This record gives sequence, structure tokens and C-alpha cells, in this order.
Amino acid sequence: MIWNEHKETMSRDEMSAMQGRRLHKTVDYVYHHVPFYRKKLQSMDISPDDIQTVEDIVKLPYTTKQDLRDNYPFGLQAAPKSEIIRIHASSGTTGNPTIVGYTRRDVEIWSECMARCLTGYGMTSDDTFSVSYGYGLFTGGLGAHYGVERVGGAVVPASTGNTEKHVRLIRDLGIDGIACTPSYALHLAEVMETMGVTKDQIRLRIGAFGAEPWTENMRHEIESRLGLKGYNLYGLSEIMGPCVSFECECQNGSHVNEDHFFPEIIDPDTLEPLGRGHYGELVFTTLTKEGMPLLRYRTRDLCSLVEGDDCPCGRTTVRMTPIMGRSDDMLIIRGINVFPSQVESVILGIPECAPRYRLIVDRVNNLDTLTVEVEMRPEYFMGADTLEAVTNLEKAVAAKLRSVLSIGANVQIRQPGSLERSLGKGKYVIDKRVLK
Ligand code: DLL
Repeated sequence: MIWNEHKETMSRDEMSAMQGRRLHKTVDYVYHHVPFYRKKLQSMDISPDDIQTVEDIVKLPYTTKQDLRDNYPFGLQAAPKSEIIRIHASSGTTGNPTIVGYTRRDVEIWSECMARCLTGYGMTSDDTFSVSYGYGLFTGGLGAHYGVERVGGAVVPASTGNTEKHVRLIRDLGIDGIACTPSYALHLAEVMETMGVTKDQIRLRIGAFGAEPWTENMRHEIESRLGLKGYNLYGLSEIMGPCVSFECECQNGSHVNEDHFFPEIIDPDTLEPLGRGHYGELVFTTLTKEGMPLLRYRTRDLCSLVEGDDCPCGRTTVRMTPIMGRSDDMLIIRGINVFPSQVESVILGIPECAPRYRLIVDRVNNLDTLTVEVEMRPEYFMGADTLEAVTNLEKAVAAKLRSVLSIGANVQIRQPGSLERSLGKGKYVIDKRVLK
């Protein structure tokens, strides 16, 4: 089934022509509504009229997360405040989060694109769908929620946590589909098994998994333990949220909703655009967004694009290969974006802590864990002759980290000089989660 037959099965020529028109309109719109872009375009001697076809996109400047942070909170917002009806935020690096405002039409388009994803997974209006992405500033919960409603299914806004209750709901309500991170799906399987609930007692058929990288092996494990079929769901808050691309039943890449989000692949070092089939950094330009339109936004996600109308599902939209890495140091821990620099800024702000630390990320019982080891400064260490003083410091660092990162960390204070020194590049992060 295809949600929007017209838009999802266009010929390449038709799609390119529409993208060209929308790109011109977007550039014209930001030129007149976002001083940041006007200045940038003027400095490059580009006027909106220079952008007529989709090929002209290479003339446009890139936008980075740093640009969003520098213009915090609303500097890149194009629509007036009175037209913004929703605001989400994603974690930033040190300091400011990234704020994204949506107009009513943006939320409409988001729901439409999310409905395309869910229909691609085989969902219909007869289905009950549990949304177990976090609700709140994170776009996962509300984004998926509106999509289920748009398709006409019944949404169960389970969010995360309270997993035993959730397992009972899945069994008792006969829930047909679940939207959550792949690691939460594994956790759910584990809790279900501990409770003695078997996959024959539930009817989950569809899993809409995303917000973090996952592999074919994880897919098989989740599918065999929950008895469903797992589909990829990709997106990022700066561009919209979940809905940017999705796997259809053929599962040969994720179809990009390219009538709204124009994808490119670039070399992250030289910033040169790379052709179809090349592996590199994914870049998106929004083509219809009103709240915060972005030109050539660097996602930092690494993948390649596959074009062609050869997908047996009938969709002609360009497909993305799975994201397996990033061109920056961002970690995704329990679905939350964490930059090592955020941890560093917390540590530097605590007088007893030396600027020597190590982040250890692991996966225990299918849930991500973060341990932060940090050395105490010698002058404080000498004075801290009680275990209590060290424990109190661990608690204080953990509380500060929680407020900055929005996730809990296990803090371990180490004695001065105990963390390994490196002569070259410091190894501050050890990620033990081997994606198998
Ligand atoms: O994670 C939006 C989302 C919610 C997508 C629910 C899918 C499902 P952010 O918090 O802004 O938004 O994080 C975006 O997460 O740049 C990728 O690095 C990563 N990511 C998202 N989906 C996938 C996926 C949401 N399917 C960042 N596979 C992105 C791999 C993903 N990585």
C-alpha cells in the first residue's frame, strides 16, 4: 500500500521539476525572512533568482548545527511567532540546545510524511499502534503519534519506561505495531520473556524502529523474539523529526520523502557533492518547511543514496542505505544525542574535578549505559579522606550531568593520575556497544 500514490511514484523528471520550483520558493522565502541566510547569500553574491532548478542547489551554502546554536533560540526561524504552533528541542553540544519551531502546515506535512512511513510498513486504519519513543521535547513520540492518527489507527501513547505494564497492554489490547528504538524493542523482548509472556500470546506485526543506528543482526534478533517485522524509520529534529525516510516492505533501502526533504551526499572533508552511490555525509534541504527552513543542512550521518524506479513496491523516490556512522563525535545513548564536549563542560565547571575524564558507553541487558570516570584534583583528593566525600562528589557530578544530558550516568571518581595518559589524540570515549 502507498499512502500518497501521486507524490511517491512520480517520474524522475516530474519530481525534479517540482523540487526545482520548491527550492526556488524556499530560497526566496529565507532570503526575505531570515537575516542569517540573506547575509550569507548576499556575501556569496547569490540572489533567489539564481536558483531555478534542483541542479542549482550546489550554489547554496551549507548550514550546520553550530549555525543553529549561534542563532539560538529563534535566529533561523522564518515564520512569525504567531504562526508557530509547536516547539521541539534536541540536545546541543555544550550550552544551547537546538530549537525547532513548526507552523500548522509543518505539523500537517510531518503527519502526512509519517503516514507514508507507516503505510509503507503495512499499517492500516484497523491497527492499534503503540508509540514508545519518548514524548516531550524529543520529536520521536509526538511525531509518530500524529502519523498513526493520520492513518486512522488507534494510538497507544505508551512512551518509554514502565515496560511490564506495556507488555501487558501489548498482550491484552492485541496491539498490532510498535514505534520505538531498536534497543528498547530488545529490552521489551527481554522483559516479556522474564514475565513468561510468549510471542504467540501477542500479535505485534510491525516495528517502526529508528532514532539510533541498528544492524541486520539486531533486526533478526528483534524479529525472532517479538514475532514481528522490523522496519527502519529515519529522521532528525532539525529537518522535521521521524518521517524523513522509511523502509517499504521490500526493505532495500529507506525511501526519502524527497518532495519535502531534498537529499545530497557530500565528502565531509572537502564538502564536494558526491554522486549517487557514493558513501559520504547526508545533507538535507527542506523544500516546503515554513517554521525553520534549512538550506543544505549537514546531518553528519554517513550513508549513500540509491536512485531508481526499480523498487518492486512501486515507489520511485530515492533510497538511503542504513546509517552506520557519523562524521562527528556525537553519541546516541538511549536515543538521546550526547556530545563528549557536554560532559567535559560539566566536569570543568566542578572545582574538585581535574580535566581528566573518560566516557564508557556499553549495552547491558539491551539498554545503553554511560559511565563517566573522572579524576579528582590532587589538592582535593588529599583532603577527601572519607569515602563519603568521594561519594558526595560522585552524586554531585551525576546530578549535574543528568541536568545537562537528560540521561543518567554512573559517575566514578578516580584518584589523581589514574586515568591512562595518551601522547597523541586523547581517547576520551570508549564505546563498547559493538553493533553486531
Ligand atoms: O532521532 C528523530 C527520530 C525519532 C527518528 C524517532 C526516528 C525515530 P534527533 O534526536 O534530532 O531526531 O536525532 C537525529 O539520530 O542524525 C541520526 O544520527 C540518528 N538517527 C535517527 N534515525 C536513525 C536511524 C531523531 N533510523 C539523529 N538509523 C540522526 C540510524 C538514526 N540513525
